[in-house]
Amino acid sequence: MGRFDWQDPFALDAQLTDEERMVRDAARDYAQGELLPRVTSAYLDERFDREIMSEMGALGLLGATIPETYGGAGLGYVAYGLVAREVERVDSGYRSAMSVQSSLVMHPINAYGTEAQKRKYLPKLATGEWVGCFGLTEPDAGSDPGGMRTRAEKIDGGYRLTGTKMWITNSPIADVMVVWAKSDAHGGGIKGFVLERGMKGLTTPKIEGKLSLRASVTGEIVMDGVEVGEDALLPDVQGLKGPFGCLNRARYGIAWGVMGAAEACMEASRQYTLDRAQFGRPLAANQLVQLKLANMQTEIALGLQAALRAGRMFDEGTLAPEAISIIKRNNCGKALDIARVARDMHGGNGISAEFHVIRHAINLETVNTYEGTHDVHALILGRAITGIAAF
Ligand code: TGC
Ligand code: FAD
Repeated sequence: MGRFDWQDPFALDAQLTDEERMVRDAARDYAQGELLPRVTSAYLDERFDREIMSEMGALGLLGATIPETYGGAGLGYVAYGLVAREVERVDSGYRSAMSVQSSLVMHPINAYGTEAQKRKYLPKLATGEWVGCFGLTEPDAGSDPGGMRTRAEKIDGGYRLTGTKMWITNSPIADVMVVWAKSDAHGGGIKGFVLERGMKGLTTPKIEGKLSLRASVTGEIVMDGVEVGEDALLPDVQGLKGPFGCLNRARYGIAWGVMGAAEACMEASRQYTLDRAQFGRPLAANQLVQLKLANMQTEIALGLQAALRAGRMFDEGTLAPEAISIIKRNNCGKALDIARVARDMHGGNGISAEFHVIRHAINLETVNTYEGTHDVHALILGRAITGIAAF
């Protein structure tokens, strides 16, 4: 029989390639060395430090799966997931910045763009010289993006875009915006466009007063008759499968990322309850406390193993979107439960920024909602199981 390692019960480490372990270690060193020391102040001040994008770019953490020809790292999806896990071990908002740039901005340009678009945008997005954002959600279209109102009207030599996108990660600091609109010239079908800061009629007001994901900047994309050339259109996709193709990748990365946040909460709770004594013995000596740790460890071990299996299937080309719904939904829900319990196990200290667990718990409320809410993913699975769409 093998020896039990409480931090790695199913020997995940041994299932990785040397290259994947190297990427994981580089991401962990950066996240623990450079992100962790600044996260509390960023969170309290509701601030995203722009230079994080350049730092991640320098380490090859942006567009990890994009081919090297365009400045990406040319890695597989397991490596991408491992990066998400290490970054979110520090903060979900920092992972958000990484996943939006990689899966929601670089991926659509790489998958649906022209050669000229790829050469123009991808290398600068890979280094973090440019920041990108992804506009799908609108004030009146969240879970039902097919109900979007943003319109692209055909004009001489291009399009005129009108509409508002809401809750857009990084929009206030973005140089490049991938937005989705219903296009008259394409029979009212949904098409993607790449917009650039400075275009007339384009503004990106910041959404103030978030109590979750405060180390990430979120805003609107307001398009008041923004005129773009034909070269702004992403030609190679039409319909909701365009944005959903991006969401598949981001949702997959989130399934890994939230397990990093959950691991941070579990390890903090273990140490805290070993160190703190009440009633004359460590908190960790109580059955109720051990039960909580055992539950946390079980969900993390299962969640990571499922994410790894999904990553291998992604690289083989056999992963179905519904399987991504299983891991996005389950891992987010379980990570949120773990963070809430961790907060409780820290007692009064659990509400202090210094102990990190309440920040993870509040962040995970957002992660459970964006990229398809917990319930919407249940409905996607319900449709797959029964053949009946309940939405
Ligand atoms: P439905 O009829 O199901 O599908 C329409 C078309 O899309 C295709 N499709 C997919 N293609 C690829 N991957 C997927 N996962 C796909 N899901 C659907 C489908 O085959 C069909 O294609 P075609 O060729 O027949 O037209 O569409 P519906 O309108 O009924 O969809 C319902 C539902 C619930 C599945 C969907 O609307 C949904 O997933 N809603 C959730 C919305 C969401 O996730 N929004 C995320 C916004 S971005 C974000 O949150 C970023 S946060 C990032 C961060 O900071 O980290
Ligand atoms: P709604 O769709 O109004 O849902 C409200 C509630 O109703 C939820 O509980 C939902 O599960 C439930 N519900 C909805 N439909 C049904 C149904 N048929 N049956 C049962 N229950 C249902 N979007 C982007 O495009 N780009 C981004 O970069 C981005 N970043 C974000 C960053 C943050 C911090 C946040 C909070 C959101 C971000 N989003 C982004 C938007 C996010 O994807 C949406 O908030 C999410 O898809 C849910 O949409 P909604 O907020 O409109 O909620």
